Amino acid sequence: MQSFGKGKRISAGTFVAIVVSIAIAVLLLSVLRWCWRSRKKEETINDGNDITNVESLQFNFSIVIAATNNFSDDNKIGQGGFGCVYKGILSNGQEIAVKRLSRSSRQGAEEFKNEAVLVAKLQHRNLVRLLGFCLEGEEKILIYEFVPNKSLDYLLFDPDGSECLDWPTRYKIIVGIARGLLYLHEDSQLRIIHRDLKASNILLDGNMDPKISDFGMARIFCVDQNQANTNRVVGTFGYMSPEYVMRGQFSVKSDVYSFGVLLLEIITGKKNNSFYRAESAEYLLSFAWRNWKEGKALELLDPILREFYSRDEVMRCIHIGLLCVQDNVARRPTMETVVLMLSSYSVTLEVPQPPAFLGYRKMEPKKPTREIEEQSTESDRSTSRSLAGSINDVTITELDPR
Ligand SMILES: *[C@@H]1O[C@H](CO)[C@@H](O)[C@H](O)[C@H]1NC(C)=O
Ligand SMILES: *[C@@H]1O[C@H](CO)[C@@H](O)[C@H](O)[C@H]1NC(C)=O
Ligand SMILES: *[C@@H]1O[C@H](CO)[C@@H](O)[C@H](O)[C@H]1NC(C)=O
Ligand SMILES: CC(=O)N[C@H]1CO[C@H](CO)[C@@H](O)[C@@H]1O
Repeated sequence: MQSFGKGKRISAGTFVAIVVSIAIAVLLLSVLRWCWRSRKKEETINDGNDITNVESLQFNFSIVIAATNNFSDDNKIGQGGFGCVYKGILSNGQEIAVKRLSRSSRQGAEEFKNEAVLVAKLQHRNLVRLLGFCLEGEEKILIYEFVPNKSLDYLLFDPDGSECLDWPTRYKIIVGIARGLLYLHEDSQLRIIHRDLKASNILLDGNMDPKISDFGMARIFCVDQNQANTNRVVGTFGYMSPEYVMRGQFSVKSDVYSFGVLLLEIITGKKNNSFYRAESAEYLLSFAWRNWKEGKALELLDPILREFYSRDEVMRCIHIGLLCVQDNVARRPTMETVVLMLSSYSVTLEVPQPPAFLGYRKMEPKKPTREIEEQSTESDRSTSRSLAGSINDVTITELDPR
């Protein structure tokens, strides 16, 4: 009797244990599967429902006029070299950002459409999404998703703004930019070199997730090749790699350089794009390099962060930043390697070589600083064509036909 009862109790216990472990196993499996799926989804967003036809992307001009209050100054949210940007609200309540390209673009309507359709296909959570375009007479307009928070420079270089950029947020922003750039370089069907990556081209959404803007502009905003200044460099001083500034050569590695500068800016909270003007021009990179060499890398960190940061993450980011701004183009990592280095601590990092600031000021830029800061956009057609083609580490396109 007693032993029977005991046996029954044991088997009941075993039974419960089995049921519980099966339940746990099933739960674990479904969680794993869900993770795998959402990851997969993230990698191949919208591959299934291809929205490539021109009609679905073309907005009626009257809709754009209505959304932006006829491009009223009140709706204006930015002004770049490519034209003004307006905030708009569609009749269904959706917020949009409307970029009205300046008229100096002589690109034909068909070509503009084709390029816009191609760029609209680039979809990644860390890229500002192009929703469509509008053509009306001379007007060429691009319509983007509206990203609620301001651009990164606004927060980073403003004492009040940088308060809301704690270390986890900054780290998330760094990783997000790296992923977005990797997608442009490697994962999208078009291989795009951004050419003007900088803090003001990083927009932040409501979750403070970064979204890269202004990519693909070399394709969309094509200027007549017969215009005088086809050798002007597109980009912003301070972020442009030396080989790009001096010789007009660009490759994915010039984007990597800009990423390195941006990364160091995010860590230090210091802007420095005054490479040619100020006496202290080489400030950011030499400051970073000097402190790194002296084993005081943590001094780079924005003092506003005080003690609230992960030492390992900060050190690794600084290390990666220095690898990206190395003078030797071949030694700079690809974005694929950068993303890998950020996500896995088992990847050992090389010792960085000096960055590209040395001897920088001895040479003259080929055009006055101001022109380039205004994001001059002239580039020739064949150049932007070759962007789409065989870009890899070694392909370097000569911009300067002189
Ligand atoms: C654009 O809107 C106007 C006015 O509402 C309309 O007459 C025209 O047919 C529309 N064009 C297209 C292409 O939908
Ligand atoms: C929009 O503004 C332009 C000039 O600023 C004007 O010519 C045009 O009539 C306006 N359109 C509408 C629909 O108000
Ligand atoms: C940015 O987003 C955060 C989080 O949603 C929010 O608290 C903050 O007010 C936003 N900042 C701006 C400038 O919109
Ligand atoms: C815009 C900006 O922050 N520029 C800085 C560049 O570096 C010098 C060096 O000390 C700083 O004084 C500037 O403020």
